[in-house]
Amino acid sequence: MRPLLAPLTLVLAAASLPGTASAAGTTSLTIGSATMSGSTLTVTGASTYADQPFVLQGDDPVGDTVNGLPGTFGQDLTGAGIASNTNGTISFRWTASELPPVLNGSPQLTYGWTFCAGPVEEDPEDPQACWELTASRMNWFIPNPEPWLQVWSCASTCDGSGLTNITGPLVFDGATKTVTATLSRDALSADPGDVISPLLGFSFNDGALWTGMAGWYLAGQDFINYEDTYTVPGKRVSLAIAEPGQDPATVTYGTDATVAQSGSYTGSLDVSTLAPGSYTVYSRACYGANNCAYATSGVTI
Ligand SMILES: [Ca+2]
Ligand SMILES: [Ca+2]
Repeated sequence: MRPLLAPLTLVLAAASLPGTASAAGTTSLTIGSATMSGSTLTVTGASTYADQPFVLQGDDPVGDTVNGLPGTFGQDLTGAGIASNTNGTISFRWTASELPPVLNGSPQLTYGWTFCAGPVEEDPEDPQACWELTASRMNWFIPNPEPWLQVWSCASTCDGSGLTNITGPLVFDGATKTVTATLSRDALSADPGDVISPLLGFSFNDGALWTGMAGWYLAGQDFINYEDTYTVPGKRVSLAIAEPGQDPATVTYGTDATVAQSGSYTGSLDVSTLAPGSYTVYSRACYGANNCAYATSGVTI
């Protein structure tokens, strides 16, 4: 992490960016057809996907700031979460016991987050990409209550990094006491199926109070204890055939369908081992594990 000041140009660029992505409907699913041919059952249908709800990456106690001060300036983190959006963006959210007041520059409280994104299995062809986010709505040098977000490219330990031109909307929500940065998933090289491994979440404070002097920096006002990695979801439909009347949420889905950009899907189930009789086709659409819909259809083998 670094005691970084947002350059004026970046501040202005961030201020002119569009707002956050709006939620995209609900995740839903239909089965259009289930057709036998030989020992193959071909299932088609349609699916739509909602933006994923935030997935908690870690929580943090209230009142544990490094210097023991109350979280008046927004430095007392309480948690962090990630959510993927169907428009191809990914949102990173800090929560704090209080948000920083907007005092036109002082103290500058900045939120940071370092993480790496890459395949589950290390792949020399597709190496991990590591990043550091810094987010604030204050600035030392000019009165500026507008939020600004910087994305730094870094090595696997994030102990040296360079500023990129990647940025996106940053929203401070006083009602929920959240700070949410939304970025292009592609820009972060976070592909569906990749895992985001958090390194550190932190708040830091550049100059506890404005004195007109550059230079005093209190490192790490608070840190988040991460508990989980995050898997970047894709639009996914999975199929199963089983006895009728089962809970669709607990059926074992062993076959993935092919999902088109439009949400229409088609998939094939091998039914060669099933005795003739009445069965149910179970279909599940998910955009993230906590964001699924189910459909069923009776079928006779
Ligand atoms: Ca805390
Ligand atoms: Ca902490």
